Amino acid sequence: MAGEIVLGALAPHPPHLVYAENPEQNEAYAEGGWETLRWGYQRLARKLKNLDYDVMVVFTPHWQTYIGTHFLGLPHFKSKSVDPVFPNLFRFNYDLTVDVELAEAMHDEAAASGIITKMMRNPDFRVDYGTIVSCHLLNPSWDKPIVTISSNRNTHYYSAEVMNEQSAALGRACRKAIEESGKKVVLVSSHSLSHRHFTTEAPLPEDMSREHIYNHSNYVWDMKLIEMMREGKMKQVVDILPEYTEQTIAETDAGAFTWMMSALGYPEYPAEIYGYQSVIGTGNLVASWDPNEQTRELVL
Ligand code: 2X7
Ligand code: FE2
Repeated sequence: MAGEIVLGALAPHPPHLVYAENPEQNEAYAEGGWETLRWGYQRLARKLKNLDYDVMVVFTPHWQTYIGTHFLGLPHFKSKSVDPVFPNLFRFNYDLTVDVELAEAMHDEAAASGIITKMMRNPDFRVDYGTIVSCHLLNPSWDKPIVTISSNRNTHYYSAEVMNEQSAALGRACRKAIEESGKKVVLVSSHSLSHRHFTTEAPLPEDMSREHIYNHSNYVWDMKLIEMMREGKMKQVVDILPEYTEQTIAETDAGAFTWMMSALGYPEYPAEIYGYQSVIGTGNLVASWDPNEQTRELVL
């Protein structure tokens, strides 16, 4: 049977969200915080529990590669992930499994289309916190294998326009590999929207009286994008991403969102919106794209 993408999820990865949940894997302790995003995530995680899928494929900005796109390529990774900027919040003991067969299939298909690629086979490789935060919040039981795809830094080496082209090509290759694999796959685009953040932290990081968007311009841009997502205008969103990325220093610079939209064939149906909130000034949206009209919901 042909494989398919059964859902695409926009899953922001501020470590604050895992910190606020107090899972047993994380060493830090919080008194809560960022409930709008965490409750949205919990709702999406319930949808995923009822969805029939084999593997989650996550594209992350925090595994940055400068020569080509890399794929996790060993069946098992176990270590401690520490956020380099927020070690006070995130020291997470992870133990995860990888669908190496699908990773290799996507690697080979991307290579065949002319993209520079590499499999990560180092057993001591530390999986980045972007992967861990998004996957933990979408599937806290970690009972499905994942594949992580790195962010080849085209935006910074060339431009946001080049990144859009390259990650769209990667999305097409991954979709083809998924269809040929026979597997049911959830795609995860792991990042914030607008991404200016404060350079100082409140004495208590989860003090919500201190949390707000960095500036009004970023807020207006984020709201415009969300409006277009509700209207199912995903090709138009991808077309304005270079401008949006530059104006709001958005984390869409990593290419994940364009990759996911390209793989989904630029949906013309409404996104499911689960919640928007700032984290240390950045704009974050939890959303999904459900190709199945029978299960697609108007959430918010
Ligand atoms: O990586 C992040 C992020 N994207 C947003 C906010 C805060 C921390 O880390
Ligand atoms: Fe990030």
